[in-house]
Amino acid sequence: MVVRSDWTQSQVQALFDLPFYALFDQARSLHKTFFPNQDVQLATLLSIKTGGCPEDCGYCPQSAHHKQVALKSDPLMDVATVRQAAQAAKAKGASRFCMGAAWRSPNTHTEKGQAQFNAVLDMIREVKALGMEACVTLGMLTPEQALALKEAGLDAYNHNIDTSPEYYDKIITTRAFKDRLETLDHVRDAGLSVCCGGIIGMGEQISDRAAMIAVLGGMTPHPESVPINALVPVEGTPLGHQKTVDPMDIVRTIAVARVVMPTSRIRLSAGRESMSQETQVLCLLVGANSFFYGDTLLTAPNQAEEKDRALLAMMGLPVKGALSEAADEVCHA
Ligand code: SAM
Ligand code: DTB
Ligand code: SF4
Repeated sequence: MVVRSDWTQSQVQALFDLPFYALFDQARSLHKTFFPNQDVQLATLLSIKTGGCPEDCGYCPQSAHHKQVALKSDPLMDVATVRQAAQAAKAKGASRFCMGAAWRSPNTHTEKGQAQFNAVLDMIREVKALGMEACVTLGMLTPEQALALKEAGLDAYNHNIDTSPEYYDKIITTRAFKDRLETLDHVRDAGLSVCCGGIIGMGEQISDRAAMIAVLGGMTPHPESVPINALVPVEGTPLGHQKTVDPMDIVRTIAVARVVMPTSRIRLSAGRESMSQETQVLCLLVGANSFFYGDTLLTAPNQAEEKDRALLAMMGLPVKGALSEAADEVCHA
């Protein structure tokens, strides 16, 4: 059986240890089998509530703990502004719209918090009304909150495990790895798609990457989408001076994720702005089949849209769910 959920860390480590051409062949072959048309999904991100987050994630510019970061905090956006941003993303060819809030979790205990959560439900309804896939990432959820998101029409919830269970408390101390898994269970139980991945380049060992992918590959079913982020080192965060990760480490991590989770959409996420086009080509060849598309991620710059269009056109890869003429142009530019 190719799609399995009994991956052990040592089996995943063995994939990392393969000579590159052997890993390449396995990943490429599975990618062609499970995604015969080799389409690429374009997902656009929007930070709907920026900065001032009570969590202390060492990589994140939005944490209130990292006072040296030059970032302007913004309260929750209004629904009309979000609708306009989603419309613009759709017109440029995105088929998925992902909204992120710098929250530890939605606070539905207070009247103000409930009103904000209700506004997020409205944002989801607006994105769905445009015919796009809707994804949000709001921190930890209760089972009730997950159900309310599902009822509003949400497709997917993003909640990353970020690194290995062992390395987790070197990066984040305000919550535990198991808190993440609990929310992921609530998301799954509510019938939502799971978007769950992590970050490489935070000073972790290859064994931590293997452990992280073994946790993802051990889920039944696998997360439908798996974002692989390369750390964007942001001045003022504890990881602000981290060296950017070796491009081949990114390629290998994507390839291993493709072999372990052959039917999942593997998203080459943060960090593309500082990657060469050649690195991105290799990532696409070994199984990446989604990008974040748009000039900004949540707060950090992303590769320019024109460069994405040129890259996809050069590769001749179709764009998933090209809903508009603009998306068609992305494929054939
Ligand atoms: N607050 C919510 C949470 O953490 O679940 C949602 C937003 S949070 C910014 C979403 C994800 O962005 C994180 O889990 C992390 O994987 C990624 N991320 C944040 N800062 C990053 C950075 N500097 N480089 C790469 N990825 C980053
Ligand atoms: C994910 O794994 N990466 C995205 C999305 N899910 C929410 C966020 C990347 C954030 C990069 C840093 C920033 O823009 O602030
Ligand atoms: Fe907050 Fe999410 Fe950033 Fe952590 S990653 S500080 S939870 S916004």
